[in-house]
Amino acid sequence: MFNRRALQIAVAGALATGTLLTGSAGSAFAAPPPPQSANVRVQGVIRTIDDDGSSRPSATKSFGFTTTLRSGDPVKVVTIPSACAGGEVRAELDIAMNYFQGTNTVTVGSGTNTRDAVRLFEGASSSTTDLDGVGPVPRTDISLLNSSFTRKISVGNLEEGGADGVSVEMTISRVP
Ligand SMILES: [Ca+2]
Ligand SMILES: [Ca+2]
Repeated sequence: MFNRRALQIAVAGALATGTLLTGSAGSAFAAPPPPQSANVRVQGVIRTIDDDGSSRPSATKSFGFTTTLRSGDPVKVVTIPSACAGGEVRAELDIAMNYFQGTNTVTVGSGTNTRDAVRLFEGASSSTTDLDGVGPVPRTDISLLNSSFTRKISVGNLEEGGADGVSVEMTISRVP
């Protein structure tokens, strides 16, 4: 005779002790080891704005790439230059990525590399190297395949004030 109550207790006990999947049948259902590599897709846009005059010129740069991180060489940093706004304001975006095979996790942004940042330059030309603002890329951890996160980052002219600025919006995805 089927004993529903006894089955419920057995299942609850197994769940509580973690033996449901790792007991005698564990070998048959053992999870495969984490993959040796992970593919990451990043798509986004960088907007720069110059605070000069009433026109407040702006510039937009779209970008996108897919890269493979390998367990033997797990760190990559991709630098994306912005377009120049008003002949004075440009930016650089460092996208730092790291694959932790042990936990099958891709980490993007802070925590992966000290270079990761959004840098704002404002000066007399579109090639100015006058660094006026730096902001971090927030950390994103991705373990699940086909999952995505969208991040928004803004940095202003921290050195000189005003309304010069850069804003980044990007979607980070783990892809097959
Ligand atoms: Ca300006
Ligand atoms: Ca400046």
